[in-house]
Amino acid sequence: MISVVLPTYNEREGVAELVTEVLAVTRGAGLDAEVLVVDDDSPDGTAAHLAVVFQTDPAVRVHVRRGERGLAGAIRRGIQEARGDSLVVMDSDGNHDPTLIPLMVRCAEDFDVVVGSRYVLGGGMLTSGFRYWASYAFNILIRVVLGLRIHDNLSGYLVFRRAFVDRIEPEAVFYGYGDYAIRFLYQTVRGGGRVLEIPTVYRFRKGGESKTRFFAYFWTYLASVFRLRLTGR
Ligand SMILES: Nc1nc2c(ncn2[C@@H]2O[C@H](COP(=O)(O)OP(=O)(O)OP(=O)(O)O)[C@@H](O)[C@H]2O)c(=O)[nH]1
Ligand SMILES: [Mg+2]
Repeated sequence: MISVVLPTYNEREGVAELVTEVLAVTRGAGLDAEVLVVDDDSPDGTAAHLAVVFQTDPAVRVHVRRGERGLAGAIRRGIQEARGDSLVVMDSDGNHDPTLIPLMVRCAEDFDVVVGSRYVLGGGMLTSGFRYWASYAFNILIRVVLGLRIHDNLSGYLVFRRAFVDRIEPEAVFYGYGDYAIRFLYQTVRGGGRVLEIPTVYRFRKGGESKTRFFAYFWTYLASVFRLRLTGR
């Protein structure tokens, strides 16, 4: 079974459409899949909306965290609650294209972590030229500072096996925002894990608003990279 973990915060507008797409793609590929939404008690009613739309489908589970906020913490909770032996982590707003899931899951049989990557041939980003080049430049910095040869450490579209993630110390990785992915990939490579990048093109979000405050997060991400370099975690 595979578990698709979708962290949500105020994604009511587009998330039901994405969940429907994920179910269609995985069922079409003959995969037994559950969708596990981890919502941080979104004020827009994301969780209640999903509970109504998918009330007759046991493959969709909605987990609400109360009094807690944060992308990486939500993903950590999703991994804990997931029942599958393969795990897919992706954005819940439609940026990540779910049609890649069957291929990524297949590749995760031979690799420890499979990354949906914007920066390998065939990958890209429809949404923002600025964000595309800013993330590209930040990935070069990661390469220089940490010696990681992965082209997209910031995509957050990741597939791995339960048995693999259980070897990683969660409190050393799953905190903060998208910088958790840098720590996850760094620990993977440092532990001898094998990473495969598969090209993906970011699509437009299906509705709602961006939670990424780019300039604020830039400093957090930068601090995370140097902390990893200096302390290894
Ligand atoms: N549970 C939870 N999910 C979050 C939180 N912050 C962001 N997310 C989710 O993380 C994903 C990425 O956030 P986005 O706002 O889409 O960030 P982004 O993709 O950089 O920005 P856009 O390009 O505008 O989509 C989305 O699925 C959000 O719903 C949070 O505090 N808690
Ligand atoms: Mg997004």
